[in-house]
Parts: sequence; C-alpha cells; structure tokens
Amino acid sequence: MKILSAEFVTSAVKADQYPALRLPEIGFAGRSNVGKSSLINVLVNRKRLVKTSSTPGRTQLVNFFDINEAVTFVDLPGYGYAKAPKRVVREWGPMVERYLMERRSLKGAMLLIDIRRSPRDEEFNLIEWFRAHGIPFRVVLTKADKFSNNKRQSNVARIAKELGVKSSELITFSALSRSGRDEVWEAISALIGSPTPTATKE
Ligand SMILES: Nc1nc2c(ncn2[C@@H]2O[C@H](COP(=O)(O)OP(=O)(O)OP(=O)(O)O)[C@@H](O)[C@H]2O)c(=O)[nH]1
Ligand SMILES: [Mg+2]
Repeated sequence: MKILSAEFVTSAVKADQYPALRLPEIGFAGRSNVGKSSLINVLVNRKRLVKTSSTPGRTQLVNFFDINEAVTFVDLPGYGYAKAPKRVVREWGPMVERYLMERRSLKGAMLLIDIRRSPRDEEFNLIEWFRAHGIPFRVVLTKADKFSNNKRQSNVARIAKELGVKSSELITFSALSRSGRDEVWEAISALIGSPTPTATKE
C-alpha cells in the first residue's frame, strides 16, 4: 500500500464539530489501550500521526484523519477505562454512539480486541449495535506479538468461539511486527467498496 498522504483533520466531541461529509469513513473502536491509535499509525506508515500512550484513556475525542484523499479514518475514544475522568466516562457512550449511529459517511468499523482478553459486555453491545444498525464491521485481534505461533492460534480459536464466529473471520494484528497490516487494509478496502487507496503494493 502506498500512502501518499495522511493528515489529521479535526477532533470532535459533538456532531456539529464533525468535518463536512466528504470521504468514506472507517471507525476504529475498542477498549482503552487496545491499540487503536497504534493500528492507524501502522496502516499509514507513520510513527506518530496519532498519539499513542501506555496510559489508557489517551484518546478522549473523536479524531478524524484523511488518508490519500480517499478514506477518512476515525479514531474513537476507548471505553472501559475506570480511572478516566468522570466526564470522559460519562460522555464516552453518547459520543461514540452518536458518531456510529448518525454519521452518514461511515462505511464500516474495525472493532479491536486484545488477543489476550475475552470479549466482554462492551464488545458484545457494540456488535449488537453494529448489527442492529446495519454497520458492517470486522474484528481485529491486537498485540498478537504477545504470543508464540501456537498460542496465538489457540487464542484466535478461543475468541472466535466466544464471539460465535469462525476463526477465519478474525484478523490477527501486531503493531510491533506489522503482521496483519495487509489483511486490515484489504478489509478496509472491501468496506469502502474500492481498491485500496492506491492499489500499488509497496
Ligand atoms: N506489544 C504490543 N503493544 C502494542 C500493540 N499495539 C499497541 N501497543 C501498546 O499498547 C499501548 C496502547 O496503545 P494505543 O495505540 O495508544 O491504544 P489505544 O487503543 O489508542 O488507547 P486509547 O487511546 O487510550 O483508547 C501502547 O503502549 C502501545 O505501544 C501491539 O500490537 N503490540
Ligand atoms: Mg488512542
């Protein structure tokens, strides 16, 4: 994938702060610290387009990034971080829900789950929302580098069973090794219904 441009557009809390509808959008959702911002950086070959942090709760706004003038990535605030300021905890639900429900340019979502964990209520609720509102989504298992090959596969099988899907439907990704990057891009291309932004391979 040749990345020609990747630019921060804006941060928003409320719908009236979203940028004008222009490009197809892909939302990145998941628990705080799961690796949403890191995934976006790897997808666009940039170390720090999106701020990442070992402190959960880094991303507290809905952040928009235009990639190759072809697709907009939307880094959503992570949920499930108990120590986040109360305002953030209170506002997370409506902020993310509002974006996912009302954004007409949203073509699909990536739901990230740490490969070492099990999906919990928040993940099941999000999946229910996606299904109820006809939002196509793919599940990405992050931090795959935390396991050796065998253990990685058994954890993929475990999470697939917990979610009630086939292992082959899950994408396994590592921001450290960049494994899974091409598969995530392919999934995004399928969701936006066009070849990857510039169909050239690196
Ligand atoms: N080992 C490993 N660490 C990762 C990976 N992806 C992210 N991390 C680390 O996990 C921490 C959180 O990553 P972020 O990308 O900031 O996570 P986030 O989901 O954006 O977090 P919030 O913005 O708080 O919701 C950072 O310390 C990252 O370096 C990965 O694939 N492997
Ligand atoms: Mg983040």
